[in-house]
Amino acid sequence: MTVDASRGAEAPPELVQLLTPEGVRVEHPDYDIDLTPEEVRSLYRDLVLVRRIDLEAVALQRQGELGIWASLLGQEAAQIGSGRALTDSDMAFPTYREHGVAWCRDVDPVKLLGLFRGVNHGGWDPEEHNFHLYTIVIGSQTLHAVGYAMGIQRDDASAATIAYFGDGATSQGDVNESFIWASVFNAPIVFFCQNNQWAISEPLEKQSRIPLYRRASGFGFPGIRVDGNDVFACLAVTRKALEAARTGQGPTLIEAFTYRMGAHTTTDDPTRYRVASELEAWKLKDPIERVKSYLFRNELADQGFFDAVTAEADQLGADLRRRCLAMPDPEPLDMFDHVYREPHALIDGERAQFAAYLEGFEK
Ligand SMILES: Cc1ncc(C[n+]2csc(CCOP(=O)(O)OP(=O)(O)O)c2C)c(N)n1
Ligand SMILES: [Mg+2]
Repeated sequence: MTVDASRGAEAPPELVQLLTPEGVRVEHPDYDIDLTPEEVRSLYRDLVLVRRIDLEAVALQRQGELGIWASLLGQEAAQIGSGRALTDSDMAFPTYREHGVAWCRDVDPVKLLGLFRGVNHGGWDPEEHNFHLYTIVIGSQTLHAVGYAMGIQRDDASAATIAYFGDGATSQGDVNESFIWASVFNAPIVFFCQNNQWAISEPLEKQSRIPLYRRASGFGFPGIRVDGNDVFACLAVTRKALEAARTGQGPTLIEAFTYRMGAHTTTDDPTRYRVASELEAWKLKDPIERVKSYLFRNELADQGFFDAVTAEADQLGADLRRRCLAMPDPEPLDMFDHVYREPHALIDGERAQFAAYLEGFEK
């Protein structure tokens, strides 16, 4: 048996960063990005608005209006940076937490709430937005995404696919199988892993002994770690990886190193398994504050701009709340309608059984 002498004594992995937590712009030889002041203000607005959507959703769940909610708090930059890197013809496959990416794909946020309120099964048309339905089964969307990417390849289309998943998902067979298929077929796909350091109560060290981005080399494609709280870096790195995919250079694994600042979902209590100081340390790396500091520091925005974004966020939150409460309960039997495209004997049987059950209640 040979023993790897370097085990446990490796240099810390390089992190692509273009904006420090203090809001100072730094250069990277391979990942430069030239953003106009208007584009930076627009990214700031996106970050603030998706955080507001998330905050409103958490409040709605707490008031019993949603069954559950998976918060994106802390992951805004990873989602907006990668989401804004997509072109209209690219296709995204999300998990259940990609509300910021949904925003970039012009999915009405009230449709996201519908799913968590239990009044629809997704509510948006994936083809209209090039944004697939949310996937709860951990990692399974990576296989769907690779299949889609291979379709793009066979159509000879100039587009790429992006598959989102978490750190915990990297332990799933589906994700590893999708890496193999993507690699062997040189599929036009970007694997975007938001390493928020937790899979419910399981810490990252229970998933891997090496940094996640390095897994890619074993499958035969490049992997890169980016500061997931840096929207500039996430945008630059994802843009480059998507372009590589579109031009026949195959897959890339991006590990966006970030932190889940909230609970796993509203059913979870993270104070039972992680220490408060960890959260406090990550608050100093907040993805929104650093863009705000950058805008202030460089006099690219004045107080009037920040006040206007806050006012827009308040209005968005209030509007979302009003439209969420107005969503009607669906007819119970409607849930059988969209399971398969064609009629299916098993579904017909289940519908009949459930209809008989409903008949048993007094009207
Ligand atoms: C196949 C499968 N196994 C288990 C679960 C239960 N489950 C839901 S979320 C989760 C953790 C996922 O962690 P990670 O991939 O890091 O994503 P995050 O929630 O942190 O964004 C688990 C185990 C599931 N939904 N699907
Ligand atoms: Mg995670």
